[in-house]
Amino acid sequence: MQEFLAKWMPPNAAAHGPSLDAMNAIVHWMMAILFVGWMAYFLLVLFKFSSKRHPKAVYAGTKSHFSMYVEVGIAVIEVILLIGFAFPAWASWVEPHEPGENPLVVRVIAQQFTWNVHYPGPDGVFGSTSIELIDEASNPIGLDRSDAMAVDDIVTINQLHLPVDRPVTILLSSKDVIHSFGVPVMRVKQDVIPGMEIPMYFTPVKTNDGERWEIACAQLCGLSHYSMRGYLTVETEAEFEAWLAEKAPAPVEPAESAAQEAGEAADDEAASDAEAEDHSGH
Ligand SMILES: [Cu+2]
Repeated sequence: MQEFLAKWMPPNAAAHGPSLDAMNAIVHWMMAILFVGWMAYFLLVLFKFSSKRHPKAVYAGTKSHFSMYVEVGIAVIEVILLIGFAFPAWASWVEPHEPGENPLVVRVIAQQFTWNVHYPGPDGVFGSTSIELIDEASNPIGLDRSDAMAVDDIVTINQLHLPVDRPVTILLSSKDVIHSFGVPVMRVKQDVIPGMEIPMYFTPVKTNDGERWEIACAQLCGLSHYSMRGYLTVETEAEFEAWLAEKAPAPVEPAESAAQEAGEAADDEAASDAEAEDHSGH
């Protein structure tokens, strides 16, 4: 079943992907059994209770308790599925990476209709952000560059690069409405709720090698929802570091004006916009 379904599935590039695909196969088997069972029952009832065989309806109805036992049985099975399988699966889904695994933490800030990606830079600490500093053209996440922790932070638009074989924690937030961060190749999808920061955990185990991997918004979020598309690049640690270095903001002397910084940020953005367009031109 799993091989059969794989024909229609996007390639998997996440460590947890195979178990999720296996569960998908189990669910399809269960649905197949239900479908065949119900269809057989439907045909049996059509035949057994046809008006030709029973011209007069029986108003008393059924006297046996069989259907009640079946319903209780189904309820018990559902409780077992919920407590035995669904809760443990959920617990492992929301289980944070161990600090010893050296997870890469990236913020993704959704907005109509782009994905802003925020890397903490070499210091590993996110600089502070503020609503007052948001400038859609030059500073879409309102990063406070005067904060010492923000100086080396890297912000890209619609471009998420990740190193292979390193656990990733994505911190999801939204500037406006509810979006949903969906990356089919990583077998993850998580609603992004305004006012909340929701963590998401996965580990990429394959590089994309030129394949185009999309980050899709999976929640109808407005008129241009269809165009809310980001791109995921999974590369080797060395390639990832090189990309980060290329995206890093140019070091600025403290004396230089904030206006100049803003100008540089706008240049960066224009560059990533051009990159995004380049992708969509396929
Ligand atoms: Cu959206």
